[in-house]
Amino acid sequence: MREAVPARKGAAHDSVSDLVDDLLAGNKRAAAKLISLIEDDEPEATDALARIFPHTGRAHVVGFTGPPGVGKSSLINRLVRKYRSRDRKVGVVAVDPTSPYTGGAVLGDRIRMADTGVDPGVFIRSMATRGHAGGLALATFDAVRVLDALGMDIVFVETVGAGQSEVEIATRAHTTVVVEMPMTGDAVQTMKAGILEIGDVYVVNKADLGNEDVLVANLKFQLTARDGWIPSVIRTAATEGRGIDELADALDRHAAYLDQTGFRAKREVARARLEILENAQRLLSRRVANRSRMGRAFDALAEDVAARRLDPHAAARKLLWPTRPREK
Ligand SMILES: Nc1nc2c(ncn2[C@@H]2O[C@H](COP(=O)(O)OP(=O)(O)OP(=O)(O)O)[C@@H](O)[C@H]2O)c(=O)[nH]1
Ligand SMILES: [Mg+2]
Repeated sequence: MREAVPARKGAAHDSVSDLVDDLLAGNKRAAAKLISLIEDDEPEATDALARIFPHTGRAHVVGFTGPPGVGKSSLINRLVRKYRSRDRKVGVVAVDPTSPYTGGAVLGDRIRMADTGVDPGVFIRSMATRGHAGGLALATFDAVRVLDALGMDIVFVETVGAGQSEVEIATRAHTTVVVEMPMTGDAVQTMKAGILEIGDVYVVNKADLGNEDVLVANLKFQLTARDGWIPSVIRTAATEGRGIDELADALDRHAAYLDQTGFRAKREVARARLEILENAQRLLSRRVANRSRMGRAFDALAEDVAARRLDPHAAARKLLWPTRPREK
C-alpha cells in the first residue's frame, strides 16, 4: 500500500505533463481530456492548470449572456465562422442548462454548435453544470484557460441567463455580450434588473422578426459608459447571418479599447481577486469535508453539541482549527 502511492503519483505526474505538453503544442484531444479532468474535479486538473497558467492570458475572452432561446448559440456559431475567415483561432465553452428536463435542448445545442468541430482552428465544448464542487464559474473559466493555452485567439463563453451567471460572466470575461430580442410592447421592461450595467456590447437578435427599432432605441437611451466605453448596440439576424460582421467588429474594437486604456489589465486583477477567493473557499470546504469524515473527533464534537456542552459555532471552529479553538 505504501509503495503503491509514489508509483501512482509518478504515473499521474507523467501523464499530466505529457497532456500539458500536447496541449501547448496545439493538440485538441489533450484540451478535451484536460477539460474532462476539470469537469470531474480530478486532482490532476489542479496540477495541469498550474502548469499551463504561465502560458495563458493571451486570448480575448468574450462572454455571452441573455434569456433562453434568444439566439446565443446561433450567434456564436456565426461568429466562429466569421473569425475563422479572418484567420483567427476560436474556442467556445458552452454551459449547459442544469434543468433535467431540457435534455433535448442540450442535445440540439451540441449539434448546432458542433458543425464547425472538424476545423483544427476551432474548439467547441459544452460543460456539464451538475455537481462541480468548485462552482460552475470556476470550472468554466478553467476550461477557458485550457483553450487559451491551446492557442485560441478568441474564446466565447455561453451561459444561461439565469441566477447569478450574468454578473459572474461580466466579472470574468474581457468583453460581455448581452443578447436580447425584440418583443411587442415595452421590451426594456422585461429585461432583467442589472442587465444594463454589465454589457460591453448589446445585441438585438432576431431582427428579421421586426419591431427591433424600439428595443435598439431603448437600449441606446438607457445605456451608460462602463470603464469609459459606451456599449455598442448591434442588430443581428443570426439565422440569416445578418449583422455578424458588425458584431465581430464591435468585439474587436472593445478588445482594442481595453488594451489601449489599460482596462484589460484592471479586469484581469478583478478576476484574479475572485478566483483567489473562490479557490480559497473550495480548499476550505474540502478541508471541512475531510474533517467531517475523520470519524471519532467529529463524532465527539457532534455529541458535545447534542449534549449542549458546546454550541455549533464553537464546534465548527474546533473542527477547522483544533489547536486554536478561540480563532474566529
Ligand atoms: N427568426 C430568428 N430565429 C433565430 C435567430 N437566431 C436564433 N434563432 C432561433 O431561435 C432558437 C434558439 O436559438 P439558440 O441559438 O439555440 O438560442 P440560445 O440563446 O443559445 O438558447 P439557449 O442556449 O437554450 O438559452 C433556434 O430555433 C434558432 O434557430 C434569428 O436571428 N432570427
Ligand atoms: Mg444556446
